[in-house]
Amino acid sequence: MSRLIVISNRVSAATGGTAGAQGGLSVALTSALRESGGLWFGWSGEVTEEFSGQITFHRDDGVTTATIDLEEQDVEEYYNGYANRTLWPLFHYRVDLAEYERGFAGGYQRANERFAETVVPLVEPDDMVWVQDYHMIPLGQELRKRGCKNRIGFFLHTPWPPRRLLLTLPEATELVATMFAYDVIGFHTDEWLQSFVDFVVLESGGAYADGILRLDGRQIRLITCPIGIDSDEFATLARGDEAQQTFAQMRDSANGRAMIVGVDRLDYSKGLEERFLGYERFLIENPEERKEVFLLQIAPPSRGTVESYQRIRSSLEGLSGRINGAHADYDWVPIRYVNQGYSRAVLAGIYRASRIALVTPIRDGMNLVAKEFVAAQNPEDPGVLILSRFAGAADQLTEALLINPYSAEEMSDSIRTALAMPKAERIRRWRAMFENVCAEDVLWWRRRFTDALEQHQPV
Ligand code: ADQ
Repeated sequence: MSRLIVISNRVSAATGGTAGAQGGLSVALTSALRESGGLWFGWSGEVTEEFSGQITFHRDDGVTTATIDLEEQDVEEYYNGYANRTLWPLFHYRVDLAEYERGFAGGYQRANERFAETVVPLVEPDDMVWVQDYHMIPLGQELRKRGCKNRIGFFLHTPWPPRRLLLTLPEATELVATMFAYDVIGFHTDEWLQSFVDFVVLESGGAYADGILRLDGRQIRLITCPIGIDSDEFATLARGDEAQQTFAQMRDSANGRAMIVGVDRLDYSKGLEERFLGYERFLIENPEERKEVFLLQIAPPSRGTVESYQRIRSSLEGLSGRINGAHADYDWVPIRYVNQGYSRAVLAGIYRASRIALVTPIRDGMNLVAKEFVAAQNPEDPGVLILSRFAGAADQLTEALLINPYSAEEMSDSIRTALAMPKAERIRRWRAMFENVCAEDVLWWRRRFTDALEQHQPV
């Protein structure tokens, strides 16, 4: 097996990374790296006065992490700028929030060149390189320019936007052209893959058939490769002591009421305003059920230096305050709005104590919270998942109650349906979803990708 080199914006290997930042992704990548004696390379998260390209190595349990510091200007233009103010909103169909600035595009290119130039001396002839996410789209091409002939794969964790939307980006065609340096490109769903194909066929003159994109004499394999969670670990966690303690606390504090839960990074793509309004509609349309439920929305702030994130945060504070002000009683508050992060065990306990999960992003590459909720349920008395049709997860979790998150009416109806759902139906739906969450877990995901990369015959 070739050695694997994973390159991502941030490095959070389960061994060398920050404690607490150990999501399924880092666990899966760490296990792949351990198997192949691999290397994980990326930004340390630290800022330095002047870029030096100095690498800090950390070695633990068969995995080496290699990180570099970036300059303030790189962080501003590449990370806060092009990645989070240009590509993230555009890739989530929010052209209204996307900022197109040449300075951002230049900084993004420069940072990717810096990553390439630093990592290239570490790459050996038989290594496979796996680049992660929208921060690093041009990295493959920068590696090729520096003589790297290895197999290089790219995986996108976000949606790929429709062609017409992507064309609003001034340098869209050039950016997409940099991706032709990869051997394998992976997406969470067929829809994102197809949008990519549409763009390349119409704008770049590529030809696509049977999973292979042919262009400029090269063959690139495109695969749908939906990410999963570590389902065994999560289900075990949900039965463990810490989760059980949280479960008991939540049941106590619910005082017989049905808890509806939402867990999301505070991000406009997660549809939190729409969710609050849909839930309010349910309260208005169902006065008899009103005090029988409450919504616990957990939303730790993210990307707080970006203005659109400050705006969504204050908008949600206003909205939750207004809804609570309009509907609360002396013995009941409709929304518990919390801005903290919790350990995975506590989250598992909260999921298990919930009758309903509202996972209603307006766009999401996949959405792992939906899968975590399913994995944490009690098989004898599972809760109901209400899931946005516009999350990648909706392609796999087809037994969820699928809704359009823009429709407050659908959100309200689905809450009523979920509350009234007979136990036998809840169990039937949950079983089908749990089967999928276990079968297509995070190890399945990374094997599917690395096998495709290993087997690909570049031309
Ligand atoms: P995210 O947009 O971050 O990921 P998601 O897939 O839901 O979205 O993952 C969020 C993770 O953060 C989950 O594991 C969740 O448990 C955790 N989390 C959220 N709130 C938390 C809290 N309050 N405390 C502790 N943990 C919390 C991006 C894409 C997604 C894609 C993933 C993986 O946007 O579409 O599913 O990458 O590819």
